[in-house]
Amino acid sequence: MSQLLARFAARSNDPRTGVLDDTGTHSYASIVRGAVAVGTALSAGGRVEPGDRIALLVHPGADFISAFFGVLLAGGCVVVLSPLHPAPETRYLCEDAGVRTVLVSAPMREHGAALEGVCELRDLATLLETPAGNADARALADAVAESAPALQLYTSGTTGKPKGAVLTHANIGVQQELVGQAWGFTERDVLLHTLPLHHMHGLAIALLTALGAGAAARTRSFDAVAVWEEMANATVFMGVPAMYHRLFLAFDAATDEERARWSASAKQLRLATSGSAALPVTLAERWRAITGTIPLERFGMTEIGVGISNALHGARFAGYVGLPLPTVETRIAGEGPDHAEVEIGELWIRGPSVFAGYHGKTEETKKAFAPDPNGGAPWFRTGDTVTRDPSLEGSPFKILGRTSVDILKSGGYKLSALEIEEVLREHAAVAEVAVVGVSDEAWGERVVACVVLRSGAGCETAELRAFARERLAPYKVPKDILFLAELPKNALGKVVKPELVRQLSVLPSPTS
Ligand code: MCA
Ligand code: AMP
Repeated sequence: MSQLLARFAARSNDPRTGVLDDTGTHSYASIVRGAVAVGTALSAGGRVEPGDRIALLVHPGADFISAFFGVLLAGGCVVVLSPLHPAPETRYLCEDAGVRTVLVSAPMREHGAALEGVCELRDLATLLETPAGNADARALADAVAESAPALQLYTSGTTGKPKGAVLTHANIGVQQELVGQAWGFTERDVLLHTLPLHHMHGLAIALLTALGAGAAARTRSFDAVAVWEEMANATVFMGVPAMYHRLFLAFDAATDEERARWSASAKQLRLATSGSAALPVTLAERWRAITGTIPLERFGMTEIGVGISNALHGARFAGYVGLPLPTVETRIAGEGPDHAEVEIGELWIRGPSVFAGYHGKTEETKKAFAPDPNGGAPWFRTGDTVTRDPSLEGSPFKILGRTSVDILKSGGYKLSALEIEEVLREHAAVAEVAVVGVSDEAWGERVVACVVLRSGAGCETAELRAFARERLAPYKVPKDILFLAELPKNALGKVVKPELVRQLSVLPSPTS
């Protein structure tokens, strides 16, 4: 039986607060009731086959959680859509996943129009009101296997379009336990939740961990001043480095009275974590100056959840991500044919939280795993270059960067340079394009497109950005577009991106 669902169903009669969202306070009992109604409505007439992909286009909050668990109770697998995605991206996700049904909440109705004629759109409010008769969350949970797919999350890779990483109930249930225990979550916690829900960090690492422990989650969109103000009512905050950057900008602009109040609120937090991208030591130290301790930094991936984490208690080191969580095995693999263990190399991971594979992509899934040189279970290849520092207590891991120059991280979102290049190349004026990430204080990496125009063609930055914006989520749209006479290439005619990055890094940094 799915432990993820069993934990949720166990709260069927729990009157305590599960979620505080912009509509009010919602008890666990009411959230479970909503999920049972959604599950019952979806299953009516045997319409859900086990593992059917059902998408959510739902605003964050209690209804989202009822919809999420409702799909799972019906035996389906959740695909999360975001209003940040323009129509072509939304359609791609649904087509790739084979989604036939999309649950839409009222604030998202307009965005759902992109899917008319592609999928059946069902109004979430109506489903939440479905009479559930004698249906019981525990009985529905009993019928769902640990090995069943629960969640398909899209992540960018080196092959262009995003891939759907399939996570089973067991993968997520194990994550809930590992992270919940490592970070000491209890029913007394209140998580201040401002992360997007279409990615692993916001959905599983933050929200499902909190709910798995019976904690309450305050869900709201990210706004630096509001986060400072709301910290007073929370015990835990989880963010990406770009959020910490913005928090400090707001702090610097605040009055003395606000700073004193905000510092006190931040200090009383039991835990503040950072992940999804490297937390610059300067940001970690600013948090220490305000609260007395650095944020707890950890390493995660869509495919594995949190794998490596600094400790809740004891030494934390700025610039390091700590040690593997229990059950997570690691190997630092060399490049040679035997992939011998080395001091600096690619991080390989295995354990029960590692995902099942990329949906419909057997070749990509095969490439993502490596056989164990000692004949054991295969390893997931993270694509991150890492090392350990034996001079520090426990020899914590340090993430040195990606093995591929085509994978970028901007504000915690993983982006594929190739996906962005493919879109820009469709523009009639573009002859050649290379997308690179340039180190940036606000975003970690700033997406820059270097474009060679077709001879005689004219095109402005604004036009090309607008073209990209119609086809890509706004956070994938290059911040800068540089028009060059040619791109640096090697003898085989391949663009030498590191050389391009070197050239761009010496240019003055734009301000936005
Ligand atoms: C927004 N913009 C961005 C980004 N976010 N550009 C580049 N990178 C971004 N991340 C664009 C907007 O479209 C807009 O463009 C301009 O920047 C200003 O937007 P603004 O409204 O100020 O931004 P925001 O909506 O407040 O977003 C900032 C944010 C957001 C809150 C930091 O980026 C965010 O939620 N990041 C979290 C991503 C995340 O959850 N990653 C987890 C992946 P324009 O001016 O052109 O309109 S999972 C993962 O990594 C693993 C599992 C792990 O370890 O956690
Ligand atoms: P995603 O595919 O969006 O789940 O992003 C996963 C990637 O985020 C990892 O492979 C790392 O490159 C990066 N990442 C996550 N946490 C950290 C961290 N604490 N420090 C550096 N990189 C990180």
